[in-house]
Amino acid sequence: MAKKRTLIVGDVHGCFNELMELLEMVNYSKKEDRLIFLGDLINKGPASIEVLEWVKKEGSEVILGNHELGFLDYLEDSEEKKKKFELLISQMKGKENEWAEWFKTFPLYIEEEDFIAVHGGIVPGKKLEDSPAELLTRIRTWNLGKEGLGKKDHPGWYEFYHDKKLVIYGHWADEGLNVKETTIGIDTGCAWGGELSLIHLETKEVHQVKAKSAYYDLKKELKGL
Ligand SMILES: [Mn+2]
Repeated sequence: MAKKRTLIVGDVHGCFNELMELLEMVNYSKKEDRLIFLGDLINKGPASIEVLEWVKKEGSEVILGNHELGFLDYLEDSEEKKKKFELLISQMKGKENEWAEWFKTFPLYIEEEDFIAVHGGIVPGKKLEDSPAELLTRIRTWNLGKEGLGKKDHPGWYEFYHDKKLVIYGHWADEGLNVKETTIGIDTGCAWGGELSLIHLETKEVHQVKAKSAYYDLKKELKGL
């Protein structure tokens, strides 16, 4: 039987309590709802492992976020991004390779007849299937035709997106809930003390719960920690 609702959740970043509250708020049911996560389940918030364990057990769909991709890179070359993953590695208690094997199964995007879900966004001028993981998971602004990610004052990737198919994305907590005609950003910065957001795809209703605390310090983010 087809599921009644498609529920898409923004960047959870270890905010387990807020996730449970949000799913309760919308009366989520595994049997009746298709549940998709936009990636970045881990880091910043307090309870990455609880989030991972719950999502894995539930069998929900997860799109690869830049934090999961970074974690896989970290396991390849542990010196480079050590600070970013130190806490997570200690929380994983020796099971980092098991989690990595699961992360490797996450798609870079989900594309269906009526929507695309992706962590960062659509890379201008590239077909989805030809877009590099690095950009699909990290894009916010676009550097006007030059390859690579834009800087803060460049326009958002969605300014260059002219297709009719709706794109649901995360990753851009600074902009918060960002509803445009064919793009909707739902990373509302829960780990920084904002909200955790979910969109009901069929009705476009957005549901949110407020973070119980600001778990993450913006200054640390700016220092690249
Ligand atoms: Mn992200």
